[in-house]
Amino acid sequence: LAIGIALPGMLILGGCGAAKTGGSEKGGIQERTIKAGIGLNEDHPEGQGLKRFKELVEKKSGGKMKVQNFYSATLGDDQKMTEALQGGLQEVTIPSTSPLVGMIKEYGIFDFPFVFNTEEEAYSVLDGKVGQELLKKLPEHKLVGLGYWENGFRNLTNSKHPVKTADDFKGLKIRTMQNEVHLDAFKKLGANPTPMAFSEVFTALESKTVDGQENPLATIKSSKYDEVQPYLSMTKHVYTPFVFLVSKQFWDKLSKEEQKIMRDAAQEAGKYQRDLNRKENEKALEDLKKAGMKVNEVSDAEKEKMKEIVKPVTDKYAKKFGQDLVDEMMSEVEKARKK
Ligand code: 2Q2
Repeated sequence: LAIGIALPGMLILGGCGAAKTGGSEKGGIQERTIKAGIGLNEDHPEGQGLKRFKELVEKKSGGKMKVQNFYSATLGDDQKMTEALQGGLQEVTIPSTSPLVGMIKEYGIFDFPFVFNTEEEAYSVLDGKVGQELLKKLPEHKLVGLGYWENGFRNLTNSKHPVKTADDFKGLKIRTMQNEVHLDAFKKLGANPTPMAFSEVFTALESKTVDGQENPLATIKSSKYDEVQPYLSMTKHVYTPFVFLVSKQFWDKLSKEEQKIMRDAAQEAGKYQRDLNRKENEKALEDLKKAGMKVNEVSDAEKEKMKEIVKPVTDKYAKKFGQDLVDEMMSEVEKARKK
């Protein structure tokens, strides 16, 4: 209950509700501090996208809503930061969807190999009905999703030998994200997968605890994996989205105006981040070759073979995540292909 000094002409608002500051029933912009943490470095397109988000929120709110950015997993790994949002200890994080599958199983459909051929196909699913449906599952987990940014197409690196065929995965100790689809798919290919938080990957590669890992080119470059991984194989086996998450505890305190500022900034920064990510992926490939990585392509025939080998895995998870959701994703992809 706010006890104010009654000044001439001042309307005294009784009851604690009217004295509450912020809250979605009121308009206006309050002083806010938004702690935003990611696992990637500031120089990665995701870090640049988060800087753009900060600029936009501070500009649109006249400096009242301040964003504090934390990079390189200084606030913890994806799962830890997501839990911090659920507990109201952090306001924003932007993880891959893959480590969230333990909490929101349907996100696992984006871990099916070889679903998308292009980023545009991925955008049509993420920004269309399927992606938006999945955002609606977040509030029951104390999270709000404001859209999808781009991690991108994942390629395999390792320290043993080039991977040119489905057979070449056999026996490779590969670090995967903490995600059951990735684990099962790499086991099916005859590899020996180990789930691990992103922040531990470089050390595991350097100490040869694992032979390899898989990530988009921009991540391979910004995480300096070329220093410990001689071979890069352009498998492009999965497209991973980032999902822009906000703590629901925090979100529910915001006015409609403040929520709009955050939503618009996340969308606008997301467009910028997707474009930057694609440019950086091209540049990263040249830089990684210059750094001495031996790069090999993988033929479509071999990719088809890999897809066949892991089909029992994707069939099993399609049933678990919802066949109709998977069918909807595939028809969205077909539609995008016809454009
Ligand atoms: O392989 C990984 O874990 C990465 O693709 C990460 O998901 C991504 O870099 C970020 O979510 C790390 O915070």
